[in-house]
Amino acid sequence: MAAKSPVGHSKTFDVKSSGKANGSAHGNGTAKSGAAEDSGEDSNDDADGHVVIEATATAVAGGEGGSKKKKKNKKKSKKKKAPTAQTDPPSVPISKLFPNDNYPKGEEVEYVDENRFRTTNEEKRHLDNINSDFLSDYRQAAETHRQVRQWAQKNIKPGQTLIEIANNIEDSVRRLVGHDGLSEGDALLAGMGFPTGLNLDDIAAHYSPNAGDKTVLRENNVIKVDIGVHVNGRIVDSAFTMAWDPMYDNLLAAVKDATNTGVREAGIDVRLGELGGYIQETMESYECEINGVTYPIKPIRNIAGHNIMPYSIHGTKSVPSVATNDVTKMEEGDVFAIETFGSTGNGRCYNEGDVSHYAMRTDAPKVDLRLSSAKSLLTAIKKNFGTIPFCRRYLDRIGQEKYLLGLNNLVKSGIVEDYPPLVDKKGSYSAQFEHTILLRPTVKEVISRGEDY
Ligand SMILES: [Co+2]
Repeated sequence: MAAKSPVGHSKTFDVKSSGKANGSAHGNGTAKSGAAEDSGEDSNDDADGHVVIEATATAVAGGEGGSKKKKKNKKKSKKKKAPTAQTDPPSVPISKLFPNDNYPKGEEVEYVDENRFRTTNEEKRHLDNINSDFLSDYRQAAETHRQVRQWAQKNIKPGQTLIEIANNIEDSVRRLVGHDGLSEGDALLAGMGFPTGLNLDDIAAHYSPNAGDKTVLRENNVIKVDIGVHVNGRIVDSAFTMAWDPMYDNLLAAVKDATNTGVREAGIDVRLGELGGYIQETMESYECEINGVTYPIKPIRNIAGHNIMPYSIHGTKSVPSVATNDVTKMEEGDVFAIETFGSTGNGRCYNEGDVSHYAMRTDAPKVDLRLSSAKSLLTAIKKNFGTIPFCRRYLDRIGQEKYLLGLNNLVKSGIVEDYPPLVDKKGSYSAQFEHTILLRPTVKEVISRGEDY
């Protein structure tokens, strides 16, 4: 989920467009999936575990997976074995696939230069070791993110509605963290870290379908899929872009490269404005030809990456995607969402369209609410989401009704913040890639890194 950043004080970064025009990445359509793939056609060999799993899969799919070959496996499972593979769609909790909180690590990148000492420093190692709960919560959320998104990359297809896509992703996340979020307080334990962003074409961020949304994904769309998963308030924020027409390949390649530049150059003591310069330089080295017109790829300068706090998606630091004079440093222990947006439009977004995303402010003022519907809604928000961002569909599914007046009242009172869709020039196209990184005392961990991106 993106942070809106103030515009105006950014310096121009003097980079020549070098037209790195033949990037190859059309990465998402062909993304490799890890565990999720194993539960399909090849499960005859270790039948015991898989019989159980297949049954679960069928139940979850509810007939939708009809195109899939069904095996007639008459062997019954004699004892319950721990499942070793994910189902399709995903339904096996990550805690069952990785017992004893032994979740896979993200990509660990050693610090360099004056921070090289951290790799072996005893004190830093100690600091790292006392953080084991933080790490296992983060890794569980990240593995959930990878498995769900890799399934989504294989299954999102033109012709589907955005509602269908969002529900499939969110139901999967909730199953994998083992919390459906329906009973009071359950969504605070683990679940969605923010509303699933499904942003088409010139919409860069913060679009999630509300009830009744009829939007259908088309073959010629560029869709940014922004998914948040949290475990005990540790939010993994990571996004990718999909397109079916290869004419968008360079747009996607530019943004993937720019985000990876940000991830690579990030580290303890790095100044945020300087980091923005590296991102900008990478992004602006690309161009993309769409329907016979060549566009320079511009970073969207008023949307930024951000640090992440427990139960709060936007901290106080922001990671620009252009050079700025912000001399704030990244620090030990910080968690950052490194996200960049590249656009064929103006490289600047404005608010447009129906709001879906909301979050209670961490610094919410104490206001004497007059409206009873606002009062009761606020109670429900506190109990179910706290300061974690939510959307209207999340209110619907916990049984809230006719809440719009109350919700708008909470926004006006400054208790809840709304996040309207962020849109660039009409008819433009934008792409987004995003990773969450942990600046651990000893090492940088790109917690959301996967084989897909
Ligand atoms: Co974000």
